Amino acid sequence: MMKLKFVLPLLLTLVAACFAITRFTNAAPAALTLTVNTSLADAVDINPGNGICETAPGNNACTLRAAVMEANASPGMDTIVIPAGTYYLTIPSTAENYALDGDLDVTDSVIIVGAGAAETIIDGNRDVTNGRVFDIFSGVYVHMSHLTVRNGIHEATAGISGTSGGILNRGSLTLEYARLLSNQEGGLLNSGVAELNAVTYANHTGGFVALTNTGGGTLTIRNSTINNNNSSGFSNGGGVDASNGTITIMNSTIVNNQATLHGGGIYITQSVANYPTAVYLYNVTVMDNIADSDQNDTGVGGGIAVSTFYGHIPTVYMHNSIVANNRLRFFTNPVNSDCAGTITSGGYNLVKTLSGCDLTGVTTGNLTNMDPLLSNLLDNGGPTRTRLPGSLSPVIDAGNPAGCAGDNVGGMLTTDQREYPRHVDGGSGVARCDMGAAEYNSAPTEPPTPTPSPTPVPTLTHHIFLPTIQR
Ligand SMILES: [Ca+2]
Ligand SMILES: [Ca+2]
Ligand SMILES: [Ca+2]
Ligand SMILES: [Ca+2]
Repeated sequence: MMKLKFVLPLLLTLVAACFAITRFTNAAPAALTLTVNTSLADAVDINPGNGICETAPGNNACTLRAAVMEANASPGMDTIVIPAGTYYLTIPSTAENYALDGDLDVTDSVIIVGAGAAETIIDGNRDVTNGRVFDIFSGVYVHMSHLTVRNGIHEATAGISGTSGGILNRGSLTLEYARLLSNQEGGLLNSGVAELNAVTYANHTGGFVALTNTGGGTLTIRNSTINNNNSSGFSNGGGVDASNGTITIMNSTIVNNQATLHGGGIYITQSVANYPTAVYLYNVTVMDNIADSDQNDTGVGGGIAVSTFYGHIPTVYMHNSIVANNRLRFFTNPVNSDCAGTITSGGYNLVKTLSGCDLTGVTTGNLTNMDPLLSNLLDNGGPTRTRLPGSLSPVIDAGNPAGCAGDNVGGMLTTDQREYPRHVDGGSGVARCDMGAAEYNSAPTEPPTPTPSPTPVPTLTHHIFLPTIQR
């Protein structure tokens, strides 16, 4: 069972890698497959670049750190395989950049694949290391999947504003079937290109806990859940911080996050002229987030806050989405607050409380002043937890009758967050998609039979996702 669980993710990842290699390298040098074989110690590679991952000559002990060092030093896109287990980083950080201590610096493109999101745990062990977990350098492509990154702490990095104790991405990152958990000052800071699919981002603490896109970065989030991230200090953004870059979120759930200042679920602003901020939400569920969680009467937008504080106006577009039961504060003077600032509606959104919010654009199909009647955050099937509509929910079959769009150029979401089919008849007699991340009355389809040698698909970019969008 363990073996099968392990082989499938590896297979999928290697297929993705084939495409990645064709795009990123013309003549790929012989790539290494480095299998980590010990979780007992955190030690450096004794001779990086000799093609062998080991911590002493001939000892055949391949630690995660040694594997990263060897992959960095060996030209070409190597693969690091991490079996089930918990891998603690233990070497205190000196903020160097060669993966010798503290965080694992990734300076060459690489595939990193674990045995499952809950099976392979990489623990930053911040009380000992005082360091982050991964630092992905500019110009580097990383495909990381089937693992958890947890318990790191932000390290100050030159040229980087924003924080993350889990992963700092300045290159190009694809993160799939993975969890970012309990990192201090957040789990992911992206200033490059990042694509998240089936990721759980949860339980982050400290200041600036949000999943952050900044510095002109491009971030795409699909089929993911962002929950229970609680900021302290003076922090905007509990779940997602969209500053100076583009974020597209599809089929995702943002719930139970807290910001001490603005934007309990999502905080959106643009602080510099040269990096426009744009946020696009398609079938996103934003519920039970809290702004002004320190209850000092400073903080707006319990669900979504759009700020023009710096004089720039961000683009914010929302379609087929749910924003409900978000609040300011919880004990002292609690107020229902789903959004603050201006959001352009594409129609077919449920926004329970419109007070404080300017919903412009297409208002056709929008619902207000009603509860979406969703389940709590549960395992409703699929790789992440979701909030599923109950049988009496007003969001059932209330999405756009023309279909659940996944972009602005005609692409459609064919599945929901659980990877179950979209556009299912939920009782209206019409096969119409629901608002929000999870589709009522849908069931998993048979998994496709894996083909041993897949035919390359034309017009592919550097990543492969399961086919949730069809043009
Ligand atoms: Ca070596
Ligand atoms: Ca390499
Ligand atoms: Ca380091
Ligand atoms: Ca439906």
